[in-house]
Amino acid sequence: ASIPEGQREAWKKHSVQGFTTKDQFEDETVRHIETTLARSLFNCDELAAYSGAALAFRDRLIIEWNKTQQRQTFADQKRVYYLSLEFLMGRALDNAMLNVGLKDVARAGLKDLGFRIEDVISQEHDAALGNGGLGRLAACFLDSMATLNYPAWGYGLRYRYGIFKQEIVDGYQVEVPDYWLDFNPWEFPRHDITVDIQFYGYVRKEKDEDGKTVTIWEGGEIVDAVAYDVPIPGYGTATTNNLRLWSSKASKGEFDFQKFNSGEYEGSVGDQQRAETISAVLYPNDNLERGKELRLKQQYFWCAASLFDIVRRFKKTKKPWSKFSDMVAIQLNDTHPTLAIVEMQRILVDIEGLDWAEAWSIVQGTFSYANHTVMPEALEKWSVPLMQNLLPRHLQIIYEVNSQFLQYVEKTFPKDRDMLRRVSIIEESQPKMVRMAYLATIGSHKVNGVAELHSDLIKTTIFKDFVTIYGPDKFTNVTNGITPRRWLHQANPKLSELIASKLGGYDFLTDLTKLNKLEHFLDDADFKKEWQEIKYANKVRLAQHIKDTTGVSVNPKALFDIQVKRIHEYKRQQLNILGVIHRYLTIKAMSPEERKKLAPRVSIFGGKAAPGYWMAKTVIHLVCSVGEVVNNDKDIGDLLKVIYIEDYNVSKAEIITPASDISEHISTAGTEASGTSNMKFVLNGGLIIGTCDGANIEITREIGESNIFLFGNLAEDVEDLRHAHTYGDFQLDPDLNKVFEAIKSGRFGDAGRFSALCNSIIEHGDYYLVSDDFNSYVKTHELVDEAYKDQEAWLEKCITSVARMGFFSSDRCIQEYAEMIWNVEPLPPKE
Ligand code: T68
Repeated sequence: ASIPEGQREAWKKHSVQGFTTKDQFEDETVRHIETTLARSLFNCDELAAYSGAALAFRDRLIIEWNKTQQRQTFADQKRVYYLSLEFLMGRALDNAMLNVGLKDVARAGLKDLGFRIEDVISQEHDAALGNGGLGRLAACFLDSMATLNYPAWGYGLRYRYGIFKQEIVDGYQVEVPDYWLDFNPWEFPRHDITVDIQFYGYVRKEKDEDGKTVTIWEGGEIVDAVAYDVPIPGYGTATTNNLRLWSSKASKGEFDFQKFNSGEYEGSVGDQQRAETISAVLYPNDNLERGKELRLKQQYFWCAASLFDIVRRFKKTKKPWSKFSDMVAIQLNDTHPTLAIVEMQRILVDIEGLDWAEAWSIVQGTFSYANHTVMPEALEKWSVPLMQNLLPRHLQIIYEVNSQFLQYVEKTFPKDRDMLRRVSIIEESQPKMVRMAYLATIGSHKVNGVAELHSDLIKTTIFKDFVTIYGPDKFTNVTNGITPRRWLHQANPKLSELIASKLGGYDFLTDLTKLNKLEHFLDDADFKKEWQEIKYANKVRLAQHIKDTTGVSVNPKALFDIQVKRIHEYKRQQLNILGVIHRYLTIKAMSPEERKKLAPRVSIFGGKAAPGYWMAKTVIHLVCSVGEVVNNDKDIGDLLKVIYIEDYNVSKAEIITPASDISEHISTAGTEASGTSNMKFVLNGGLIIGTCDGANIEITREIGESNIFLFGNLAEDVEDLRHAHTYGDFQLDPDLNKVFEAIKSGRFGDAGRFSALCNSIIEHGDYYLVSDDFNSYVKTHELVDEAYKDQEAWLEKCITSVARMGFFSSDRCIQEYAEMIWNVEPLPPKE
């Protein structure tokens, strides 16, 4: 529906221009406050100021969004689609201001209007459509793809409730729903872009006019997918990409008007609500799959809507199907979108009439899959009966894919009969299960892990047989990264400014390897002093947040030791808190002289436990209970404080990350695929204590062994150690035993509450090897204490580390995906 030539001049004349000056920003902000929001200068609080400023920036973004989409449509080149069930975006206003380069303009404008920019920014509700690392990775990737001018869209679900809000009540986690859509200026509903999604029903075959057998899936229930678009501005570029989120709604065709008209009003509204349930809530488990039908419905709903959209866009180019994978790359963020592979095959064969083999080779050429875990409980499997009922045609296609794959394997490896059972997409259990990681691997041209160790591990464990079948080249590594825009420039503006003053500008934000020049300033006393003052100011800011939210005063001169991430046994917050108890007992036994030599510490924890994860909730309770005792022990004073920061999320991470002296990344070796907060802390001038796991290994390689505190057993030894536990060939660490004795004595409250936690280590095999690593962990913390006493040397370690972190930009990571996996080129804006 384009405007005829004759009228286009008028359009061009009236076409909206984005503001660039302070005056224009104020015009736009006040106009939105007075008209869009119907408020006035007599009725304008910080929330209204935020809303007005956000709407002003949104207008600007959408102007560039429109131009970018025009450009991408006309450019005859490949696009990439990033499918992720999670996008953990955090706040958008600060990011938009910085990316379009108008934060100073906004600061001055808001000041004129009577507001402090920080107060305005902090009004925004986080967009928290994710659990943890996997969802935040997707958000960093969107930022990098736009910044590097890739024609790239994200596709996800528009959950009405994001990850729950965590409250700590009497030392226990309580979950509160996160209703975040009250006012969301960052999304554009596209009611004209609606896709019918089918569930259930049956499959039949019939002959078409040419006598060809066609498969028809019908008789099911239809739900509408409605598109909501979120603009993604690149940093320092006009490119503004799109994140399209789908929301579920009762289909107009389906909605039971019969019932409605015959007076069964409640019944018909009930149907409506059932449809809306699909996109209602984000599942709050990280690294765990529970096989719930609604989750499978979410997955198919989102995959089918996205595929329909992608295919529709391709068909507009009028190119033949053989060109599809030259124009489209689809990246799967873990196995959650694997049904997209099956849906694509269904579209090509059942709807477009391609023959099976041709269709399948298009599918394989299009898709690639990133794996984020090797832990068995996190690998997705769906029950065959469940899938048969919900998606009967898709199950048939999966069986056909499997049958052809197994025939090939049988022919190629006739001697290994057991291989067929091992690699089959269908696990012959009771009930049978569909192994999604295998399906994703078979349907993709590339599979990658997210850090070197992890990518090696997947080749020797879960995908070992697939390496034999396809050869090693199908499997590759792309080490994760983080966006320096949010995680340095936005979270730590003063440090970013100091770095820019030394490097002669902000180029390092788009080429992070430029940080290496910082090593030239290691003898610059003024620079080092400023660096230290910035760290101190960041610690003061966090101390204030802790005071405001917990009531506990912490000394910002103390060593801040931070572990913030989802609570999980494999991440071993239990090791940390048991180490803290050991420290407490040690201090209690010290003479006043010995105490004088000790660096005061603040042990800071934060993170959410999945609501059904009992052990994780117990860990939170133990941390809070220890805090209660230690923080109120007058004899200890500033020497030790233990803090639990409630409701850890992206915007809290922006305050916490710049304030660490040391942070903890202490997973059992071989369990944390990569980790990304490790990168964030080091980039902000904090050191880390960590195991030889995930990206810690590559961080060590980049920054140097003397700048990191590594401890604990290696991944290659984990199996033997576990074996020793199982066969009783194991002695509990004696220091750890003393810690358990203290807990059992009731020193931290009712010991019964912690018995399952203690016994998982003492009696039940210590699966995560807490006892095996305890001594090494405690000793390494002693080294941290020692090192911290030499502030000069410590500072040098910090600056050197930051200088060497260039590799961990998500820009590097996206370039690797683009070149090695997607085969897409950037499309920079003209000018
Ligand atoms: C994380 N995975 C990895 N999963 O644990 C982390 N899982 O090592 C890695 O750095 C990060 O991914 C990025 O690659 C997750 O965060 C989940 O959140 C998740 C969600 C649903 C189901 C399973």
